Amino acid sequence: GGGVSWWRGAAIYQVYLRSFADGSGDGVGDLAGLRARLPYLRELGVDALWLSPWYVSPMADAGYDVADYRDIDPLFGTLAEADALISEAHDHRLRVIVDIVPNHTSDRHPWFRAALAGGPGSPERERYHFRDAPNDWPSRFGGPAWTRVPDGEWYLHLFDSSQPDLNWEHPDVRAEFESILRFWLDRGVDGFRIDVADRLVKADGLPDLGPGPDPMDLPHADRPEVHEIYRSWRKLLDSYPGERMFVGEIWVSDPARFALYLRPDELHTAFNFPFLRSPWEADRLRAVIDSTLASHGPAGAPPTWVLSNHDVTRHVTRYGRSDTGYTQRTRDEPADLALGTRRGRAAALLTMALPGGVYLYQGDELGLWEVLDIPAELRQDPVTRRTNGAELGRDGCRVPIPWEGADPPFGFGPGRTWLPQPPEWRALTVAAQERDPDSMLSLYRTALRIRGDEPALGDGTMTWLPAGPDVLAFTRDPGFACVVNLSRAPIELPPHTRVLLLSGDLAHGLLPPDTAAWLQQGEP
Ligand code: TEU
Repeated sequence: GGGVSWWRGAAIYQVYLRSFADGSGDGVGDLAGLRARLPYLRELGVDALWLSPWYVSPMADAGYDVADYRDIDPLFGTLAEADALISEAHDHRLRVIVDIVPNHTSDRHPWFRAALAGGPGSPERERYHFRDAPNDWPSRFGGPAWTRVPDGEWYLHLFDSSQPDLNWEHPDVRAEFESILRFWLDRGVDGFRIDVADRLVKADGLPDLGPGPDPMDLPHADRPEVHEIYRSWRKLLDSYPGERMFVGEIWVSDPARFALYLRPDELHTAFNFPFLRSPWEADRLRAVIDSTLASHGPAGAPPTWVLSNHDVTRHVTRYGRSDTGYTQRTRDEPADLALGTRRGRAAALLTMALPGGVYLYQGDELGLWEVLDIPAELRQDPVTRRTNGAELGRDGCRVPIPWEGADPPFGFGPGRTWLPQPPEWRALTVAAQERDPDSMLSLYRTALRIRGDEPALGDGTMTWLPAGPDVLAFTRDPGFACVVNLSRAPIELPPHTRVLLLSGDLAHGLLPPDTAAWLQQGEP
């Protein structure tokens, strides 16, 4: 509706730059490729783009290892091209959110180089966490969270050894990130996605986890002191004109503690990972929707709904498995992709009808699936290396977008692609789907158009409708209803409604299993 802050109900599209479109011909997506495809994104009907890190980086973790926060990696382009992208996106009425990585730098960042050169006891080491001996913390990517340097000291890295954790107790660190925020705000960005937002502050003295740590009280997660940082960031952001926003990547599962980040003087929004993690079961989804609404309501923050991102198994694959777990583990986990696609279509309508904002990961709108058969030698995710290949890692959800044509590279760029595309994606190219009114792309376009026009959708409230077992049905005022059939039998649509949009055909007037309907109420 009018007058409401744009981010409260926005549809935000995650551009994973290295896999979106390649303008330079080196096999890696870049700013030139993205700029050429802005009309596609405008036509899709999203409100904003979130770009994964584009900064100067050795790319040990696909750019989440930043060596210079104030410049663009040559792989992606130049600062001048970033400026052009921001202004052209704005011309297309697309806002631009950039990724900020404050938990760690690259080991090639000048500060870490200075810390290595400075040696034990040097002031340069105090910007990171150097110790005489490691504690028992594990790296999120496998193995220990500590690496020894030649002079015998150890440094902390919650992720790869190329990603040393910053010491957020240090005033230089705080001042530097406020300056970086200003640098990008001055260039016109509309917001920031904050990487690993809950882990910046570590418990005093870096205590051991010990046996069986309480997952709610990890010494490197969700410390109360982290909130101070976001209060000062929020003041800084609010000193800029326009409605700029923060979205936090917060893997905190207790809804009450999660909601603490969403106070009016902290972050505007955060990704809803409990929803992403839920299996395709009505009771579980209903419970997570209810707990989301319960935790966000008092905070006054809009919920967000997210199905996939660059870290998790694509949902078409997840929903096609009996175990819908989101991490990539082994090779031999079959998925029924027809089933996953049917559910993915229904899930798209569900997320776009729920109150609040919605995130799309590039390729969701094409129904791309997780690519499982990438040869080991081509995999680049440090997770694969750190687990000695035991985990497939996240490359399978990062395969370059198929735009057009009958064969790889499917118009991604002039030549090769940094990861191989499945030949079967010829049926899923943008060009093929644009021609097909029943395609996933057509469904997303129609749904986003209706969502943009329909005052009932986006920010607001919802009311559950009485429904049979394994059916999710709710209304949005005024006059809108959404029904998702997760049961195994066809169901009747509620009376006095008219169909606006279906994720799949009705069968004899009934809504089939794994199908969703958007309905206008009050009409026979
Ligand atoms: O991810 C943080 C994180 O905790 C992830 O490891 C996530 O839990 C996991 O991938 C789920 O399978 C962020 C970024 O999104 C990720 O791409 C980076 O690798 C990571 O931070 C380090 O910066």
